[in-house]
Amino acid sequence: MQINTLINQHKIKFDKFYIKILNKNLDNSLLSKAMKYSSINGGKRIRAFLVSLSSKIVNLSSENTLILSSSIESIHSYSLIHDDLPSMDNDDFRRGKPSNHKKFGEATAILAGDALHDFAFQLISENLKNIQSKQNLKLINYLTKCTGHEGLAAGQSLDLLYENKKLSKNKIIEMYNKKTGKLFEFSFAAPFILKEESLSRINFSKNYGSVFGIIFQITDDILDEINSFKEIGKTPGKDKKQGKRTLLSVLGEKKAIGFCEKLNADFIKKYKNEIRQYPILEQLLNFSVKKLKNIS
Ligand code: GRG
Repeated sequence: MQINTLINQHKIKFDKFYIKILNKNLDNSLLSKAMKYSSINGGKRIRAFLVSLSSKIVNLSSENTLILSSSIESIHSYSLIHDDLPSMDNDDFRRGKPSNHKKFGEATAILAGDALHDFAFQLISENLKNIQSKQNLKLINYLTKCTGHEGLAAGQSLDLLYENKKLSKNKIIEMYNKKTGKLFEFSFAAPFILKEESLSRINFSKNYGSVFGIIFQITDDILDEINSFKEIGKTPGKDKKQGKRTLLSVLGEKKAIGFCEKLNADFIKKYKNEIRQYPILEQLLNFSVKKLKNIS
């Protein structure tokens, strides 16, 4: 089956569960409405898709997979709400609709983001079944590292600091790895951690998520520049206008795509045994790189 079809089929299944668990836990308050507005609104659910692939490899139960995915998509929605705020990237639109602060006001948007972040930790600390407390704590600790001052928040801080600065390729990649790669890394590695896989298998899973995330971010940058509002659901061409430092701005399109091809090829070479066992992983990486080549 085509990767696109698999992603879409998975999204339908995930959304059903996510809506149910949000409705079960949230009420009719303004804060809950703002939280739902930005979490149940048409995201592609790629991070949840990575969780589902990884869970199949290590045999994590379907219930735990969906809880884990809901937690990650809640963190992701939180980061998008805060990313759109006037003090951050200042975008009036997200996923084709007014961004959270445009709809609910800035104060409620900040709180909705905070509460979605906390909801993520609530989900994985009280709903995972048949997982030892020690393992659960390990997972929660790893999530703090991927989201906080070593992960997403750090990457976002660099993204803002780097505006209009002259930067090396390596600095940009470090920023991408924190801003985007870390949540993908967590998405793919979390099932391996829960199932107490070996250190080398955990390292493989972290590496896969992070390589996928970096290529995903480079694609996102290129789409921002060339696509329309209808296609990306947010204001197009903003990176350039805001003086955002992207790999595209530093290397140009051809070299940025070449960078992704090499990252992909090096990963596949390094982990040829694992990749041979799970061909879908190579297909998904190639799918991302092919997408980049089609838009160039
Ligand atoms: C989460 C601790 C924490 C802090 C927030 C604002 C912020 C700090 C981080 C922002 C990070 C950010 C917005 C990175 C961009 C990642 C990215 C490519 C987003 C788009 O993801 P898609 O395409 O979106 O998966 P959909 O809408 O499909 O879900």
